Amino acid sequence: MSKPKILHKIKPLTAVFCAAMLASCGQATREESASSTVAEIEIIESSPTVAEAQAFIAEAEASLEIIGKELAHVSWLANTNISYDSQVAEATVSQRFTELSVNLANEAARYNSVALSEQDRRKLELLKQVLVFPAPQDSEKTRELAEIGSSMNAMYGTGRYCREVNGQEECLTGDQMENLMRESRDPDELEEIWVGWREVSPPMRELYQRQVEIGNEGAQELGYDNLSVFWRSKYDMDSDDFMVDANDQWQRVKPLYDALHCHVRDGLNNFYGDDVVPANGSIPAHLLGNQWAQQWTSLYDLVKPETSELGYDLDQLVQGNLDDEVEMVETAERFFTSLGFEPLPDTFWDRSMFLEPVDHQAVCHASAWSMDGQDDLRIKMCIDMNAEDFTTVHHELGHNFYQRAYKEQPVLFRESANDGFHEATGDVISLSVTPKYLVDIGWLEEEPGVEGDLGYLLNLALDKIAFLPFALVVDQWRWQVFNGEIAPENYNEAWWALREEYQGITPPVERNENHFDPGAKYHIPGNTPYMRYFLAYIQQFQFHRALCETAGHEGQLNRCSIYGNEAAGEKLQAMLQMGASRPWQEAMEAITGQPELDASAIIDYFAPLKVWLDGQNEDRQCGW
Ligand code: X8Z
Ligand code: ZN
Repeated sequence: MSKPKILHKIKPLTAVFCAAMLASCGQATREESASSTVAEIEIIESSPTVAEAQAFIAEAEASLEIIGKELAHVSWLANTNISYDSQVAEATVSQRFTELSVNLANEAARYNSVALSEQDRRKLELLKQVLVFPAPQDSEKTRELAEIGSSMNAMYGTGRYCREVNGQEECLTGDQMENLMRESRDPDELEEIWVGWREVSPPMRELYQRQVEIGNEGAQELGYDNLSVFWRSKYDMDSDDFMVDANDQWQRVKPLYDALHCHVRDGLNNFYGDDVVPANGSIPAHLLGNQWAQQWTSLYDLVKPETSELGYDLDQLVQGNLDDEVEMVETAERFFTSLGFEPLPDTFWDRSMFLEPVDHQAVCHASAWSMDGQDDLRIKMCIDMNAEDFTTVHHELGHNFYQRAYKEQPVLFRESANDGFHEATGDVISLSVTPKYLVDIGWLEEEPGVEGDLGYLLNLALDKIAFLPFALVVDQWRWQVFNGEIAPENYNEAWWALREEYQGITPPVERNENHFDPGAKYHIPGNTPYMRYFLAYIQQFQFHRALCETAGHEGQLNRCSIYGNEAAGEKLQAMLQMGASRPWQEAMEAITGQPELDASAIIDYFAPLKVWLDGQNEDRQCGW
């Protein structure tokens, strides 16, 4: 008999007995495993066969699909109709889903030494990564984790700020506060709304801390040092190399961000004066036209080039050309169908949530859903009739068209190549919402001349370039919280240190550890990893460049729209259909011809703007 093989450091005995009983397996501990009887050791020795591994994978996929659907439906209810009961229902199914996924991830290790096909091996790897927050194999802690997740999400969705206006109490929703942050130019009001919204998050602080403790235990049971390593291990490369690569790309774009920061600070300083915005140093976070200072497009009027006008106002075009929110979604859908994608199913229109409900509460933060891994696709949004939401609708539909493109893949491959790909898809379409496109759909009579290009680039940079360091901050903070570098007593201080370091922004009023400002950003209570957006913002320019080449575009890429180009559509579709079946580098290659994340595309796109910004900044003292 050959020597007993240690198959995996976690619960080999449990794994053996569980293979046939998936969800209902017992909870043997390491100590129990170590003191197994001879007969049991012989069971461990007999390495599972390829057929057993395949049966395990098939059963795992089948059971994940069933409970995944259940979870989708209760989560939909919990997000579109927040109530005590919808939270309980969601937490209950979420607990079961986590238990199943954790058991499967542990059992998968049993097949580590079986000679499997590349695809089956990949499925076993993906099985470990189904969850965002794994729990340890302890049903009490799993329940606690599920309840924390549901309740933080509900706290965020029900957050209100109430104030007195003309002797009357007025309560604002998060969505309404976002609109005020975009539209108001009154620094006192902006500060009030900025501070007011952040009352939503202090009650989350302890819950968050506990969630991290449990999640770390879960990650460790799966063989990862902590949640930080776990989150960074989802990219078909070493988790530290991933961090290094992302940071390298950032260093390449940073000079452009620094130039934009310098120019925007100058514009704000001219508008608000030295007392509100000093000419040097960090920019007060409440004045950037966005609740989180993450995208600054609404400041365009304050910083636009004198010599170059956009020639049109997308907010006005949206309001002037669209009757209602449904028509906005139909317009975005038409872009996809112009590329050869099938129209969305009727159920999409019947079951989506397009408007903020008036008689109950919902989580307004936009999201896209595949309920059944097939055709029950939906978006959930509180659409406002403006340019920002026009862009977001394209973003959300990108998720839905991706989900439908990979529906023929096996369950474990029904995902994007990596999470950045999912976020980039709709954005690539938005990059084609150019003046030429607006002429094509009859919203503009003629394209503005080249003199409008600079304004177009600046407007887009206020979204795409301003965003990158914010995206880094969110997950730099979480990674350091997960690995213990940031202790709970420093949560808020560390958050603002990173905001200052990366973004050059500062809070308008003193903050301390009674606050929990990270929790006032949806993705922290919602537990959505954020590096995906950093990746997406870099790679969407790679995709745009490649698809424009396929479409035969020549000249500046800000002038390219792939609207109506079926060759570009086919190329995009072919990549989307791959789902997660291959490492993301291959999906990248399928669309761009090379396998890497590459900031050269975004840098080249904005190169003329960089020249202009450098000229503007010549006599200014930049930096913070
Ligand atoms: O959360 C989103 C989407 C849903 S996946 C609306 N985004 C990030 C955010 O709002 O913070 C898109 C851009 C970044
Ligand atoms: Zn998204």
